[in-house]
Amino acid sequence: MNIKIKKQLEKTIKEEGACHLTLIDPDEQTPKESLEMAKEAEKAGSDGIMIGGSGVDQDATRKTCEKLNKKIDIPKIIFPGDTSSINKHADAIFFMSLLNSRSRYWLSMAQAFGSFSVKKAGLEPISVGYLILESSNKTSVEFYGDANIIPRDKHKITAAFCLAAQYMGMDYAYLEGGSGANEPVPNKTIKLIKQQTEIPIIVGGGIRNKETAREKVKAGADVIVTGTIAEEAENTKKKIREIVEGTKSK
Ligand code: 1GP
Repeated sequence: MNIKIKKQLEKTIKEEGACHLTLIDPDEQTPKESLEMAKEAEKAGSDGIMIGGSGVDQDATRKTCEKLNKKIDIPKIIFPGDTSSINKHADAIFFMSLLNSRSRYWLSMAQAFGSFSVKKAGLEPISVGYLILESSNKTSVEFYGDANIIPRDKHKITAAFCLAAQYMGMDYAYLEGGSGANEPVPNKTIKLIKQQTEIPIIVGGGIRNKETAREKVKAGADVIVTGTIAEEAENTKKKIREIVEGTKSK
C-alpha cells in the first residue's frame, strides 16, 4: 500500500514541529475559485490541501479535485463528507471513522461502502479516528455525523477515544471543533492526549489567528487545519501565511 503522503506529513512534523493543512469546502466557491485559493495556500507555505466537508454537494468535491489536480504540487487529500466524495483526482483520503457517532453508518458502514472505490481510485488511505467536541454553536458536522458530542470539560473522555484510536492502529486522531466553531478545541484536552497517546493529533475548527494556532501546537497538536479564515480573508495568502507562521514557530 502506498504511504507516500503519510510519510511526507510525518517528515514535516518531525522537521518543522507541526504541519498546516488548508481545508477547501467545495460548497463555498466554484472549482475555479477553489483553485485560486489553493494556489495562495501553497504560496503561503501550507503543507497540503484538504478538499471536502460535511453537507457538501459531493459532485462539487470531484469537480474541485479535478480542477486542482496537476496544478497544485502540495498533497491533495480528500476530506470525505460521504462515500460519494471519493474520486481519483487527489493523492490521498482521510479514511475516517467518526468514533463518537451514534450511527453505525459513520462508524464502519460508510467505510465498507467506500473501501473498494478508494482502492480503484488509487488513493492513499490515511486512517483517522475522528472525534467531534462540543462548541457553543451547533456545527454541521455534529448534525450530519449524529455525534454524541464530547463536553468541552471532559478531557479524559477525548483522551480515552484517542488512545483507543491508537490501539486500533489508526494513523491519526482528529479533534474536530466543527468548521466555524466559536471556540476551538481546548488546550487542556490536547495536552492530556499528548501525555497519554503516541499517534499524531490533528486539530481543527474555529482556529482564526496565529496565536491560537501556536497555542494548539504548544499544547501538542501535530497538524493544524484551517478552512473558514481562507474563505473570509481579504488577502488569503497573507492570512494563511500568518497561521502557518503560528503553526511552525518554535
Ligand atoms: C473543519 O476543522 C476544519 O473540519 C476547519 O474548521 O473552517 O473553522 O477553520 P474552520
